[in-house]
Amino acid sequence: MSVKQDLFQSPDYFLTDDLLTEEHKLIRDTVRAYVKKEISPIIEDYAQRAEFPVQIVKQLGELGCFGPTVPQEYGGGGLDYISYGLMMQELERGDSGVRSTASVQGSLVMYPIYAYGNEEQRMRFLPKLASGEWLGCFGLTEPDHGSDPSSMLTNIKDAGDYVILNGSKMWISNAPYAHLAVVWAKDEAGIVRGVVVERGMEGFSTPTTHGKWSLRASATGELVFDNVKVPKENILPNVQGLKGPLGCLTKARYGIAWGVIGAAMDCYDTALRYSKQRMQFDKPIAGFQLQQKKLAEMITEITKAQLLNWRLGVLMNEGRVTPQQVSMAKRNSCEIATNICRDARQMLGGMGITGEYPIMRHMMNLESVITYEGTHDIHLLITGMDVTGLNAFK
Ligand code: TGC
Ligand code: FAD
Repeated sequence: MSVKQDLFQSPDYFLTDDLLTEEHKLIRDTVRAYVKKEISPIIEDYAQRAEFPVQIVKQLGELGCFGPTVPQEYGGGGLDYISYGLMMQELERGDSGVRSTASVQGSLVMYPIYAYGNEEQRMRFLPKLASGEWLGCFGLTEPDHGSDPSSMLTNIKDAGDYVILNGSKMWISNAPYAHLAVVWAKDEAGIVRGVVVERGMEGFSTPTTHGKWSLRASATGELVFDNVKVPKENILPNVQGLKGPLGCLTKARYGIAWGVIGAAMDCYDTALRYSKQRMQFDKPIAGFQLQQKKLAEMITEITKAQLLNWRLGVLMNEGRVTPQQVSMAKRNSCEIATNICRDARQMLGGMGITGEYPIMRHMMNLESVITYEGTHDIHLLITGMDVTGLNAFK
């Protein structure tokens, strides 16, 4: 058994398939088949080389994984949020970096252009982003301002027909390959504004971040703005303040809540199959109580998270979800997925640390996922504030 022969069988202990429509299942199965065919055979090698498989951008566009909830008139899929969640689950089952590419493009680049942009901006950018002709990135985090984006220093100054953009962003997924960046910067009144910065604008560069032990198959970089002249028609007119970027993060965090359960399912499935085949002391290790405890706890947590995600999707579809509910789900999913990967790795013994199996790669990836889109601590504090009414951030 090796990751290059993808034998994945999806665990569904509480028959959650019954909660899905035929369309949901078709979408899920289509993305699953894509991952088996195009991602699993290659992803380990790309991760080992720390290289972004750039061909997936076109493939994900063709598959409809970019902006699935954006209306079809702009090139999106016009689908519901459960479809979106299932796509993210299946992509992250392949690799968190692949899901990251899709999350950023759909939730952090297309969503703000759709929700905060004008009609001209929507028509100019969205169809090319949806098809994968263009790749986008999202610049919020700065070298000195991560969890607290309200203190950002990146700024725009009015200069007639355009604004002058200065500052820098750090840890930006997709940046080295991006055709455009949705960047959050303060105007002269200190109000956060969204601007679309296009590759080729003078003074704009995207140096690659090297040396990551996590998300190695995802391209990460900086965004550097040195007196970049950005035409005023590239400013997103319909939002002001931090609620602009945070509104995008609610969509992306929702996708992560589903996505990391895909990684957890892959680790559980791998550990289950391996432990039934691996003989020690003349019996399969799956027959030992200590290994069964791990498997039983993994499937219990996966099942609880599948149900939580489905319910979250229903609330998203009905427009009743709160950002705090999304935070709880993102945090819970990341925590259990991280624990499951760790236990699964131990169940494979020495083989667990090799690239023959996907577990170590998932485990390392999840160290980024538990940190980005709001750290584990930040999501806990969001829940804490929601239930107590008291702010423990500051
Ligand atoms: P605060 O005063 O609480 O909020 C400012 C305004 O924003 C509103 N708001 C939200 N709106 C929509 N969705 C949310 N999730 C929202 N959270 C807050 C809020 O109502 C307020 O609106 P208004 O109208 O009153 O102005 O802001 P704060 O400065 O106290 O910060 C709160 C805090 C710490 C929770 C927030 O800043 C935070 O979430 N920090 C974490 C930063 C973060 O998540 N960064 C992610 C960077 S992007 C990324 O990691 C992409 S990785 C992608 C990938 O590869 O997949
Ligand atoms: P810090 O904010 O410095 O936090 C350090 C530690 O302090 C954490 O443990 C944190 O929980 C804790 N802490 C902070 N504040 C508090 C508090 N009030 N109370 C208690 N503890 C606290 N950003 C983007 O804008 N776009 C992207 O595409 C993007 N992609 C990323 C890709 C990768 C691979 C990574 C690793 C990050 C990416 N990020 C991106 C950045 C990411 O969102 C930030 O790393 C994250 O928000 C945390 O910020 P920080 O790293 O500056 O940590």
